[in-house]
Amino acid sequence: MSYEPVPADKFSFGLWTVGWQGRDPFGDATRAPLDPVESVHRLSELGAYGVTFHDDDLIPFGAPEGEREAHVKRFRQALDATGMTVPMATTNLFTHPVFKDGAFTANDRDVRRFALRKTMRNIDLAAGLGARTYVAWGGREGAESGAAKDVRAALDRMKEAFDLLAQYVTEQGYDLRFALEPKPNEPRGDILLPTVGHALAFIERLERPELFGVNPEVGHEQMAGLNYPHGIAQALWAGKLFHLDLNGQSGIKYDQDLRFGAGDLRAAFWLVDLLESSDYDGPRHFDFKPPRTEDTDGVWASAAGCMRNYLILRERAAAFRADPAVREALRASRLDELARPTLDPGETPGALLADRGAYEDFDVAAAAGRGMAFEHLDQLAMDHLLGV
Ligand SMILES: [Mn+2]
Repeated sequence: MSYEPVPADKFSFGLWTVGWQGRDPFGDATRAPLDPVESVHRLSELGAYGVTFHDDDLIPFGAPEGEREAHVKRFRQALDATGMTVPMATTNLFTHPVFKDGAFTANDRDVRRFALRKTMRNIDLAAGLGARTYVAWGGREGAESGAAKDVRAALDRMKEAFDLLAQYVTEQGYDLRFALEPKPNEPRGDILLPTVGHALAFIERLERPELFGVNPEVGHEQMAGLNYPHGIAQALWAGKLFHLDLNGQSGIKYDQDLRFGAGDLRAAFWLVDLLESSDYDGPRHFDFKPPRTEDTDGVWASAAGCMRNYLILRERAAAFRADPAVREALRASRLDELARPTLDPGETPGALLADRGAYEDFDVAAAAGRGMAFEHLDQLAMDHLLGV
């Protein structure tokens, strides 16, 4: 195996990932700005098929109309020259100080109206560039103290915003769906819709829930101590996995945005195993940050590593599933039995009550004594992951 990515692998990168200059809360930028046009060319050469962007990644905040058109024109030319696509776009509603108390849920009404206009403007651009998914990460939608945010009122405003945006997309006839991106904290002390589960529940309260899914990020779920593959599995189960952000995270700490495969490698293995056996056919999108220790060569090495690790894990997961010893171990652990409904077709509560084998004659001690054989199964997975 060469692990050389090709466009059919559907790898995509945010312009803000390779373009991150390494500015963090404690230190200045360590790298020069990167021209989005160069990023498109370099990512294409590395084997990616798509790029994604926040409005401000492409067009500096507040740029006059003429300047805006020039930025978009250069970007379009780079896409045309390389055949790269724009599968997703999103809005920066967190960098400018005007968004210090949030955007769609800012206490200031005029800030909320400005945020909606900024988003609608970039939705027009995204649709024009062929994007099918519009991500919404509410990084500043939250609070550091209790009375500062009436959470129920803020959720009303959040719903109002997404209902309006869904109405706009529908009226414009855009083939565009929204993917909400949960995160528990950072930059706010606590952020609204902190996990995949919160976002899935919120979506069902919207006027057009069919236009909304989730965009779960590896590190964001792991920052909350959660099992990312489990969150992805529930999103798939709900038909709501519209997009995802792949990166690496080592436990409950600040948002590390390591390259995919760095961080929790076992979770990465189970994620790829899950994704590749699912009907998800969207982008494998990387939202990572090349560490600020890296120069520009290190940036491209980091980006290439994201894709290489995905391809290695894809190969290892396929080998795991194809191994006859694994199939036998799965049977021994009775995964086939889990897939079988607990009740017979048409079985009623009364019929279950009448089944003495289910209760009165059930051998509880024998059932309690049965081993599940999970350790053998998991060791087979470890052997495949480690290439043994
Ligand atoms: Mn992150």
